[in-house]
Amino acid sequence: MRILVINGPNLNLLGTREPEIYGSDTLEDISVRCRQRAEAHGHEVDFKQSNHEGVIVEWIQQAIGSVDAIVINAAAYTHTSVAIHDALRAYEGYKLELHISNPHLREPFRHVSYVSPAVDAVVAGLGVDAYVHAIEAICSLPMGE
Ligand code: CA2
Repeated sequence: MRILVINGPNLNLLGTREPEIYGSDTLEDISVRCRQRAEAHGHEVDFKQSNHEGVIVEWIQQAIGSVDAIVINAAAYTHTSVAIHDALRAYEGYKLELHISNPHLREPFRHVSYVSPAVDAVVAGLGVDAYVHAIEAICSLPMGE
């Protein structure tokens, strides 16, 4: 099984700023943990980050027919992007929305997600461990066994 993990804008700064919200692990640390966990189940993780909405849309389109599951932390685009919503709707595989923090405990503008109505599952508020939990959950789905 191929799992694509997509990270949106500013997540490349993880581990360098705002550790009280996002923890001290870098995105590279998280990607290593995700890859190791997937490989333990015989699966493969492609872990990506972009600050550009159109790039993320293209990654989702390229995943159609070639990737079994997408984990997406669209970061700020979660709250603004109809384009990412539409691309996710077009992708027929399993989709999981992930947030490190719980956006519902934060500013009101973070309470709306354009991603949530287009995915199968949402994980929020578990910190960066959520990435590994998401990989584990996907590997435990019937299609991952
Ligand atoms: O909690 C999450 O994972 C978020 O998707 C993170 C986004 C935020 O806009 C969402 O509302 C919730 C922000 C990601 C920015 O990441 C940074 C990491 C370190 C330092 C600064 C920003």
